[in-house]
Amino acid sequence: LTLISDLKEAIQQNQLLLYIQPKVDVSTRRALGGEALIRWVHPQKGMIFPDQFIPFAEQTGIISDLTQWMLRRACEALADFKKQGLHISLAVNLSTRDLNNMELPQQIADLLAAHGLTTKSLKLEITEGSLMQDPERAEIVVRKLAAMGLHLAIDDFGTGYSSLAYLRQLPVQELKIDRSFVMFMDKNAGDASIVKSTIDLAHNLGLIVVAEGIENELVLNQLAKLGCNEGQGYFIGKPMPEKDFSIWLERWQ
Ligand code: G
Ligand code: G
Ligand code: MN
Ligand code: NA
Repeated sequence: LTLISDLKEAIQQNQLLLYIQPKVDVSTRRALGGEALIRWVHPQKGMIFPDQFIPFAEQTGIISDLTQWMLRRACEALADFKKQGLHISLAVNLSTRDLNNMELPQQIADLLAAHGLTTKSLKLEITEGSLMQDPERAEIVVRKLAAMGLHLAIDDFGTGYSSLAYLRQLPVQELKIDRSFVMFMDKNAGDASIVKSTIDLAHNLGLIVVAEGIENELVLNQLAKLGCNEGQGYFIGKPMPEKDFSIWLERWQ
């Protein structure tokens, strides 16, 4: 397989794109920002989605370069938005290796400073799985990031195996409910009660709750009734290039 050299080339030759999926306040529907998602436009194969190369990048260690690329692009976009007077945040996904990289907090501090940004504008999403690989090491990195004032979210919540006891002691501010529980909650009572319980649990722990996979207005209204704080999904907006996201921001509401 040539994917490794292809990926290295992808970084050098600007084949990677920043896509942004909008995130809104569930009760007011106000736009809050978005999640940064990577896309790879391969010269022969066309658009490649992260599911097809992130796991591989993780195995080979190239993920560190991809994360650096993404953090830089997200900071550039945030600096652009700030120039336009838009005070919104972007969330970047971290993977297992990133959470074992003791240099990451300093690298992020340098990037924020270089782009004139405060830690308030950048959020970081971590999965239960990425924490559990080497929990002690990950916890050190997570604590450093939190001490810098960065907002941390547990992504895909409900699909992993981490214990609540472990999550409870981590300095995270947000739980993102996995879209598999949200997508059909208007039709499936079991899903709806999982979502309700997760929202209550998160609030009891003092956490903000974000629902992913909102595909219709019924689900958005249901989530508002349950007190869910924030949401994202195809009903609100699909992942889109930065320019389209600016247009989305103008048109939303
Ligand atoms: O963009 P899409 O909806 O296809 O994303 C699929 C998965 O890939 C999601 O789980 C998302 O968290 C992950 N992903 C997307 N962009 C990045 C990235 O820049 N870094 C990491 N580590 N994961 C990403
Ligand atoms: O980080 P995470 O795994 O949550 O990445 C979000 C992924 O979910 C992206 O691949 C994105 O394309 C996908 N996604 C976002 N919103 C929706 C939605 O409303 N429905 C479905 N089916 N997928 C979604
Ligand atoms: Mn995510
Ligand atoms: Na998710």
